[in-house]
Amino acid sequence: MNEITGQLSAKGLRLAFVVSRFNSIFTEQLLKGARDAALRHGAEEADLTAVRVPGANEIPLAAAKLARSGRVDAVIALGAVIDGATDHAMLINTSVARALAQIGLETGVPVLNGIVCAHNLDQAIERSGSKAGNKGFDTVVAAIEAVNVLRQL
Ligand code: INI
Repeated sequence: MNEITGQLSAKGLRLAFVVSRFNSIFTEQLLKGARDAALRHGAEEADLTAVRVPGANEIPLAAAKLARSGRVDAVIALGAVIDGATDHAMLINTSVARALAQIGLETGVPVLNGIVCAHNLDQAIERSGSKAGNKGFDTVVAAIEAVNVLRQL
């Protein structure tokens, strides 16, 4: 059996982070984790780009422009959507996740979803650099693997 797997080397990879300002107390921690993961896996600081957008809803359009630009190897969405009294958060999560997946399929550029979807502040804290790790870091590791496996297909 031929097995194809992606290495976890980010050497030479150009990564773009699209970061929402909404709930920035969490998203800035996700960005820190994302940058840390990229650098620790061999990326160069000059090859990393952070683009800030107002909220999670605005991430897909910026992600699409970046993916189509030909200037990045992967796009990583970083946001924090926290449930409120209405279904607003759920609607954002569903539509944004769908849009990000669609952009990846249309452009062939991996678009990774590093948006924390939390029921409450505690869950958001846990996923932004405490008990449950840092979703920004984890998503960048997944992006590196995805780029490297896709290059072999
Ligand atoms: N945006 C977020 O990034 N997280 C949230 O939790 C959130 N909630 O709950 O409302 C949120 N709303 C703003 C939204 O992303 C857009 O910026 C806004 O609707 C304008 O399009």
